Amino acid sequence: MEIQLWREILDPYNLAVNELIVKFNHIIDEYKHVGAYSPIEQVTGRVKTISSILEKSQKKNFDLEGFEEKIDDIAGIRIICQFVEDIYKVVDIIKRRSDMRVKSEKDYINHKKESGYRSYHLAVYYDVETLKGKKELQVEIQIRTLAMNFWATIEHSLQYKYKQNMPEHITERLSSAAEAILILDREMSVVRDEIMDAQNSFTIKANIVADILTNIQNLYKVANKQDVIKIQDDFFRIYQNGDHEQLMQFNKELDIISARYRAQSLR
Ligand code: 0O2
Repeated sequence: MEIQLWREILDPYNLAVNELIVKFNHIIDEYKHVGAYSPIEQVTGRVKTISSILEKSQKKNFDLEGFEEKIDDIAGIRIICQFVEDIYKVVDIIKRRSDMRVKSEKDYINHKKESGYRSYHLAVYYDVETLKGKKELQVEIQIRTLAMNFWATIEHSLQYKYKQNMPEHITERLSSAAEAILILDREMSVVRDEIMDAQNSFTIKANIVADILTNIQNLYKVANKQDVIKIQDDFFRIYQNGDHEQLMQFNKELDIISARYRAQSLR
């Protein structure tokens, strides 16, 4: 196969990965904008390298003709969550979307692999638009916790280093590390509500502060400068007190003042 052809085949997969990263990041933003906890923590993606495609065709013993049908994960998206519960929430979100159709799923969380690997895999169909028209592609979405990702990343590197000859003592270490990760995820799930509360109030506070500062900036353009400086000083004082309720009240009052100035400027 010519190098030019590789690029032609893989380009749409690059587009799919880029689009999906934008879409999943947008989900994070949507949650943040309403001050809610996002089940998605991070999103990454990659298109399989040519060398990795060659390696897989060798390993699985198939020829390269029509390799797109034979390799499920030419396009790969990885979604990282904080808690195991979030993984299933993300799976639901994906299943409800109209721009992805689930082809198959593998639950390596309830059924971990012999290696100790845990993750939730979805193979989805996703359409991209190219100069030649619509193309339906397969994308593999791996969903896992931060802890599972830590383990899988290390194990993947060791697999790469040792190929089929991983020393026994390292396999044992990895296996006990996988157990520790399982316990860590369980422990974290127990305190999930507390952590989510703390993160929610952090996001809400950040949103209020951003609103207040936008209001102050806008007022500075139209109101008496001394008055606005006084408003800003009041804001710093309330902010230092660290009282959420007071901050929200201050923001409401500022909204009213801003609305009054807007109405005046329309007269
Ligand atoms: P890479 O380098 O990540 O792309 P298949 O996809 O058919 O070869 P299988 O087992 O039927 O293999 O599919 P599965 O289980 O869904 O695995 C697909 C991907 O999951 C792998 O892709 C890995 O990324 C990941 N994975 C599966 N098992 C393990 C494991 O034991 N350890 C780690 N670290 N990752 C795993 P590739 O193509 O193998 O690798």
